[in-house]
Amino acid sequence: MDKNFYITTPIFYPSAKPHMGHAYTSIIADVIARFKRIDGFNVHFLTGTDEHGLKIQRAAEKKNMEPLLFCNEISKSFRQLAKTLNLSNTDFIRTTEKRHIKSVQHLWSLLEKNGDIYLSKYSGWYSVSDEAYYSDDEINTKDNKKISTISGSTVEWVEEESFFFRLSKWQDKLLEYYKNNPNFILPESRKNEVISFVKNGLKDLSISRKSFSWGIKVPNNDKHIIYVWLDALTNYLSALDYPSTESDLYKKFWPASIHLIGKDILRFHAIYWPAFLLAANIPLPSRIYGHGWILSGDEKMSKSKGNILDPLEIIDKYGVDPLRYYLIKEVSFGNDGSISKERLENCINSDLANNFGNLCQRVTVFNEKNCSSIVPEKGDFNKEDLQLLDNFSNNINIIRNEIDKQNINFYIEFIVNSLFDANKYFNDQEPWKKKNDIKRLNTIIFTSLEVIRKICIMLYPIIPESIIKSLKIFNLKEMDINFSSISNHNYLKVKSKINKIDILFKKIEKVND
Ligand code: ME8
Repeated sequence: MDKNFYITTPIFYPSAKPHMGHAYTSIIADVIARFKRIDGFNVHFLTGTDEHGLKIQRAAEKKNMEPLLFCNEISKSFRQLAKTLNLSNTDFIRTTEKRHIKSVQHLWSLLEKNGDIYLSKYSGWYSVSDEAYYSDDEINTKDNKKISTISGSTVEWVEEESFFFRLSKWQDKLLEYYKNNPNFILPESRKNEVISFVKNGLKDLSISRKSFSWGIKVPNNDKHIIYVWLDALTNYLSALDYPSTESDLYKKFWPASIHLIGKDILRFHAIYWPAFLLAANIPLPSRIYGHGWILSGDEKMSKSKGNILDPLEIIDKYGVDPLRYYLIKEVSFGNDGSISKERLENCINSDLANNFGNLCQRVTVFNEKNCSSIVPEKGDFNKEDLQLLDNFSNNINIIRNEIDKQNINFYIEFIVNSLFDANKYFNDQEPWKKKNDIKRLNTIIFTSLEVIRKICIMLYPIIPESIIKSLKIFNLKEMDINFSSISNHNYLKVKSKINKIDILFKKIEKVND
């Protein structure tokens, strides 16, 4: 059976340059993509930019630019961020591309043909910042301004002719779907929020706008443009050559394995998107995961609040792998979390430089001095050796299952513990005191090298660039990294060369105030 895995990030608004929140989702998606890839899956990993709608039109107007030229520029900085973060994405989609426009118009026609679209008039509240409609009971007044109680963003009154999608018709089908597919929305708490929202009753959804022009035209009615969320969500299909459902990409990768998103856009992904797909008779994705927010103080970090942290500045100062490691380890996945330079520096000093970097240095330097820089001929493994080595084979299936539930916290905890165990083993075994028992000394070094190799496999999805450097110890390459070899305790060939490597992570000097 083909093992195919399709993971997506949201497509981001290029209304301003990317910030740490965008970097966060992208890094988590990359960690999962790389994990699946070294577990033997064909992975399709999609990210991109969401370029239509009033929000973008107004942002372009502010700069006195044509929307497309404006998007061309900012979309580039998202593409560049993907490179800087070392994402292994296999595609980058822009909603202004032809392949996407064709796909959205096809989906619209299908919904229309199936009787799910009708023409009427919308009057109600709209948030340009969220590109979302809100009902009266979701509106408050603050400083004489109307704001959404859901997102805190300002709303404006809209009254215009609009096409509607019969969302109300799908309410029971959606509830049935959530019930029959209990892991469709994760984490659990978010699923419950969605279910109670749907149970409260769904109103039909306005899916076209007439009062501005920056968007995809409704087929056969060029006075209306398609609601930007119907446009944007369809990107997940457009990237697989939809509407050509016979294409290789579509056949291999649809339905998507996971749409990874922030909790801010859960309603769109967990209610509207599955309803559109049900109405169009297209299979639903397997998982919608809504992670927490990166906060700035107590607030969500966001462009509109102007409280953003630039990932490029952090990467410039500390490097990309430390940022990746930090976000995985220190932000409890699923919950909100904040960025602290102090905790980032602690991660670098204690986890990366000490527990990982130092272990590689100590073992390879010892190997050079005592085993002539080759993998030594070992004796039998004793209980301690096996306990350390078996830990990986005993846990790999558990970790696979946890990753399939996006339990990133379990995965990083396993790694942190393995690093602790490996260092403890080397200290407790005291190979420097075994110079009279070369067989035992060799076995300790062999075990330590083998454990470093296993830890490298485990860490690769999180800090890929550093792991590729570490693998030079064994003359291994990126393509040699796979989970299928993690249970093999005799992977390293006796007498093959062991190399010393440069320092992987420089410790950060802490200046006391
Ligand atoms: O909503 N913490 O785009 P967007 C964590 N174009 N993640 C954050 C974050 C934060 N403070 N801020 C943003 C859109 N994100 C639409 C999506 S998808 C079909 C269309 C991340 O630029 C998180 O993934 O506002 C969030 O859901 C997404 O960026 C919103 O990005």
